[in-house]
Amino acid sequence: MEDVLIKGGRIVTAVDDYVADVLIKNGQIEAIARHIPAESAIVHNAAGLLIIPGGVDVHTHMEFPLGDAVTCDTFETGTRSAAFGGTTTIIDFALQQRGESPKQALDRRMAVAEPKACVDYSFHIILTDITPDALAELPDLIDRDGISSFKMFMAYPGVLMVDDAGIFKAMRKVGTQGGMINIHAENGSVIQVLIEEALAQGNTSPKFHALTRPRIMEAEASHRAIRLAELAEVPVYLVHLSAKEALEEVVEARDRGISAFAETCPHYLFLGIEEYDRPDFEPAKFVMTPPLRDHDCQEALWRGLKFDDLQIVSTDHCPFCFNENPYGIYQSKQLGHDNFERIPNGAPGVEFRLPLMFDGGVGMGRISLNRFVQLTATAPAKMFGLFPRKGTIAVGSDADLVLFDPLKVHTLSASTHHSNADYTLYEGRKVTGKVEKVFLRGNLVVDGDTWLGHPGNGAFQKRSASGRV
Ligand code: DUC
Ligand code: ZN
Ligand code: ZN
Repeated sequence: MEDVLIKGGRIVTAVDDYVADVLIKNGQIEAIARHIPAESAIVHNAAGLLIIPGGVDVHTHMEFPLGDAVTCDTFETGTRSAAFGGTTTIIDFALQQRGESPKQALDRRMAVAEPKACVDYSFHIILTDITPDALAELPDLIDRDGISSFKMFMAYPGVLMVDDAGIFKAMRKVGTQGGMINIHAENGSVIQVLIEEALAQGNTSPKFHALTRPRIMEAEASHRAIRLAELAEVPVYLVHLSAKEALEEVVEARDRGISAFAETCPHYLFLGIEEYDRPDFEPAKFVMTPPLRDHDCQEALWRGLKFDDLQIVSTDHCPFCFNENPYGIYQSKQLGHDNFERIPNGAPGVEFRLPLMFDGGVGMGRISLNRFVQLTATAPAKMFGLFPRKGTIAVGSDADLVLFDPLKVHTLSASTHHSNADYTLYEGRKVTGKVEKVFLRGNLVVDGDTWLGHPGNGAFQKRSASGRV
């Protein structure tokens, strides 16, 4: 592999901001200095551009089964989409089916991802069947396989939900081993009552997805998850936090010194409940869980990001097409045309996290440039045991780098994105700040609109402890 020299860019990390050259050797950062002679290296001129660490998105679902449905991005298309958006590492999910062991779930998922992944990747294991044998496997998964985070659902009774006893047992098992528990925090049993009532009254349209998942049921489950984790002495990480009241639970716990962490997602920051008033079946595009909330939540989330009550912005990229064709009904929102409960929950987003957070966060003065890098790369890498290999620009780190034009205006659209999804939540939104070039371990994989990467070039990342930040 030839050396690569990136000249004269403005290097921005979670703490730094200066102009320098970066020399890449064998996929890692070899040197950073004011002036590095080109010698035999391939040179990229980065004058006027930011050089930021490749994004780390710790919440994606590529070719993922969710109820009856399957997400419409494969590991190939989804990770290519990630790369075009400046994300060079994802943490996706391996779902333990009932009767299966967590290790089997991981092996099955690795076999799917390995030949296709275009960026680096790891998995959280979703635990659904908390048997003594499953629990016994967890320490080895952490120590030997480098999987230090396990997700459980407090929602979706009868499908994915684990009861409090199961959650507590898993928490106790991983806490002393460097593991962390990720929780989907919503009170699934109560939500099920509301769903059944709505359907019995003939309320089948997508808006009722939002109306049957109240904010305080997210807060209730968040509180419960944090208290269970406190007793089990394990760090806990709430995924896709959306409600102000849930954030208040995190703040309360963190003020008491509890290791409670949370992520939010761009759609909760930029979109509100009014999307469910769109005509016809259009609101189905916005059916994700938790649903979009009122605007007071958006303000609270931005405040949380600013003051580190929220530590990470991930996408929960969980794409389904709006139309039935070309991928069929099971990869389409049309599955729930006559019943909101059957609409596959999720939306595409992996490609737009950086431009949205730069434009709406840094550009609007809500967060600093350093905080932007911290939320999208450094904090996720640290939280999930990938730092300092990933998430920063430093000698010895992987040369996962994004050359980002802070002044370029472009329009987000499904007609130009690289996901298989046939829509985006942000169609027509003009943003300032664009990913120009992306390097994955020193290899140029995105050059403007040109794709230079290859399926299978993404590498599985063994991780160290999670939640010890
Ligand atoms: N939760 C997720 O984290 N992703 C997709 C659907 C869901 O409910
Ligand atoms: Zn979830
Ligand atoms: Zn998800």
